[in-house]
Amino acid sequence: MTKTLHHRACHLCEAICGLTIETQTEADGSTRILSIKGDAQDSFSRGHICPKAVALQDIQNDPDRLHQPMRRVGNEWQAIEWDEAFALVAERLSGIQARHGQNAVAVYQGNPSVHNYGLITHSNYFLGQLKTRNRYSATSVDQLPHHLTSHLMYGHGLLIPIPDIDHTDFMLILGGNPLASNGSIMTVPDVEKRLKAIKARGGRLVVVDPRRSETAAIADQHIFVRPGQDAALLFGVLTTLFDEGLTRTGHLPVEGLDSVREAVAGFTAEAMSARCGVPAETIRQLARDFAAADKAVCYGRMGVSTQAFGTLCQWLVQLINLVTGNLDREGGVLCTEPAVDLVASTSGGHFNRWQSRVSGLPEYGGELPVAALAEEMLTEGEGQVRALVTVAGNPVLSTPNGRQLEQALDGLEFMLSIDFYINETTRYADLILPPTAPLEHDHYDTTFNLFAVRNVTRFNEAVLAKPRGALHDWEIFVGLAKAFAARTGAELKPTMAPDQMIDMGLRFGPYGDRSERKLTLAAVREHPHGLDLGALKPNLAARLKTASKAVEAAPAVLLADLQRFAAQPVPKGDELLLIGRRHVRSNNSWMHNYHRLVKGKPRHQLLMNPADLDRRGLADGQRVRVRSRVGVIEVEVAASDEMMAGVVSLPHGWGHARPGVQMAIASEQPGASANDLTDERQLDSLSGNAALNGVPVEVEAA
Ligand SMILES: Nc1nc2c(c(=O)[nH]1)N[C@H]1C(S)=C(S)[C@@H](COP(=O)(O)OP(=O)(O)OC[C@H]3O[C@@H](n4cnc5c(=O)[nH]c(N)nc54)[C@H](O)[C@@H]3O)O[C@H]1N2
Ligand SMILES: Nc1nc2c(c(=O)[nH]1)N[C@H]1C(S)=C(S)[C@@H](COP(=O)(O)OP(=O)(O)OC[C@H]3O[C@@H](n4cnc5c(=O)[nH]c(N)nc54)[C@H](O)[C@@H]3O)O[C@H]1N2
Ligand code: SF4
Ligand SMILES: [Mo]
Repeated sequence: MTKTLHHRACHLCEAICGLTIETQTEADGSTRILSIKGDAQDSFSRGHICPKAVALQDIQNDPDRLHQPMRRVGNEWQAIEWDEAFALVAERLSGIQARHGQNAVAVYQGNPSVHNYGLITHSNYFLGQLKTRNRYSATSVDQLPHHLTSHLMYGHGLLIPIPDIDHTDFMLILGGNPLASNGSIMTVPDVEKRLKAIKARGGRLVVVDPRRSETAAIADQHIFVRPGQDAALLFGVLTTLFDEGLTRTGHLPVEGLDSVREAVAGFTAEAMSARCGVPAETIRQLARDFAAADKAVCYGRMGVSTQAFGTLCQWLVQLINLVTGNLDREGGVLCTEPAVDLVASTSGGHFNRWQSRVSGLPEYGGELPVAALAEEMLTEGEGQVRALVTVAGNPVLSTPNGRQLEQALDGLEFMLSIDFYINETTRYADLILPPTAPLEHDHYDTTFNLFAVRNVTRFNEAVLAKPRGALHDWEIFVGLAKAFAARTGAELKPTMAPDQMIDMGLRFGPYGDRSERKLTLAAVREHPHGLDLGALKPNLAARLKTASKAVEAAPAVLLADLQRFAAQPVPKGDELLLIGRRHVRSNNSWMHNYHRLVKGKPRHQLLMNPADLDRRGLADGQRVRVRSRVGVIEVEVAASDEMMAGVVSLPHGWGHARPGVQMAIASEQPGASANDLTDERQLDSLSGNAALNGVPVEVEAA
């Protein structure tokens, strides 16, 4: 019997907290987890941890987790061998493509695809061979407007300026609730302490949100905004900065600022107030306070990207930082210089080179908006989607109008899911291929080091051995790629293991062979608590990838979108609008099967302002029916003065009471799915991102 201490980061969310995990190996060779704690020696996370990391052991031990390929035979699932499974996929997908064309096979990649490096390095080894234009991912129900804005303004979709939270004097947060999410496109372990530190050094925190969120509750100022109308508020702030001479010149080369100034001139705080429900004087004062701060950050996240003007919002966020001199400035927003630098090593991406077949939605970076996935399956004609591969995703619970997607999945000729659960989506699959669990594989974070508030790097060793007969995600893709190439006669280039690719990435990176540090994988491995590479520094001028080598302040497609914004009717204000929320004990749709996280009072009620309840003769705790254009759900309502009047809030990722879902604990507390209400036609039509927030609903007694 031996006890071992392991140090690695948790990669369940974007905060990448350092963990100390104690295991015990028995005489029979089996190993179990004794404890999971925050790693106080991690210089980045400084011991911070949240309840999800402790649940890593529950994922490991979950009796519902799959360990072998599962093939559907009628309504039964049968375990089969890996080689048989790979051959089956190759036969079915190649056959469908031969009969109906390459685009007849669609792919959906979910959120853990960027939290597990084997999926980043190897999914395209197989998926690339499919050569389909029907590629989809969770990006278009999330951060697509961030990528598109950076692509247009800075020349690369991953060149996203990050709040310098540790050095700022003023932080304005719109549509983000880092106290629940632990930060997003801002990798910042222990965010609460860092936000409170802004206040402690005499700075200010302002939160704009239709709900007084956990983050709003610790802010100096909270501004209620009508859902989906942040662009109006941000226009009001920007025009105030221009009108009142509150701008400051920065050091960056900039093109097009005069065009911006001219184009937005009419969108004054006074003109915008009725749209966003914020008094003009509050908007103007916000602009003045922001400009008066020596160093300030404007940051907008989920709540402002997944709405009808999500890309305009992200553009305005960039512009406000730019014109106040806070772009690429310490204490403002800064770009990282990560050890594996995907900005330097990849091209800037492309937008709208092709469109979806049915609705003509634009591609971004080779992917189409997922709101179009169901209609591409349901609409007959040449190019109709007849098969689907899902990878680490649960689009039935995560994408708009989930019920319509279910109907579409039911009609597919073949569906493959790479996942370790039989859940709301994978229950439609013909074959499920389960990878190893999080602690059974190693990991290097190429995504969240890119978005971190400091330059950091670490290699995460596997804590538990790979069980006999199990495969890592990347090995599954290698197996699929080989079988598919063998079947179609395609040539397959050799590949290498993910850690070897990271070694190359490190050597070619800014701290690699050509630098003094000479960072290699072996060198990073010597720092199990992570390696700090220093604070973020101004670097954007050198990193810009625009053709002009300047910041493009006025991209044509954004200026054109102003007309769509201006043409929108002023909201009547008598509608009830649905928004989403997150909770620290939950992780999108897939961590509800662990007693440790779901115990206690339910956290999936509909929150509603007491005045809105009264008006409908409803009472706190009652069951209500919530209806939208696309569907209806039943859920318990909770009176909450956190909610702005006219707004209700429901977390997504629930709705586990569906036949065939094999997740015992989740099924006991199923909740209802917010995406049975969200509308696949409600989009930020510029980017195609789903407008999951601001969905008109009606609520009545059930
Ligand atoms: N209404 C509403 N809808 C939303 C949102 C919202 O705020 N409101 N948020 C949106 C956002 S931001 C996102 S990112 C999406 C998320 O949407 P998805 O990515 O579609 O869903 P997840 O719930 O993250 O599902 C992850 C799946 O991956 C599996 N999984 C976990 N780890 C691994 C792994 O290592 N390998 C493999 N192969 N599988 C794994 C899990 O079992 C689960 O089935 O939801 C979006 N949907
Ligand atoms: N615990 C936990 N952590 C997570 C996740 C999780 O599911 N659980 N998911 C991870 C993922 S995939 C992501 S993308 C990140 C997201 O991280 P965040 O962007 O911080 O997401 P949320 O916590 O959903 O916060 C969104 C906020 O926007 C508000 N909001 C809704 N509509 C509007 C609007 O129209 N205008 C404004 N101004 N605000 C609005 C909501 O009330 C909410 O407070 O979190 C990640 N971290
Ligand atoms: S905040 Fe929680 S889930 Fe996110 S990385 Fe840290 S411990 Fe993991
Ligand atoms: Mo996300």
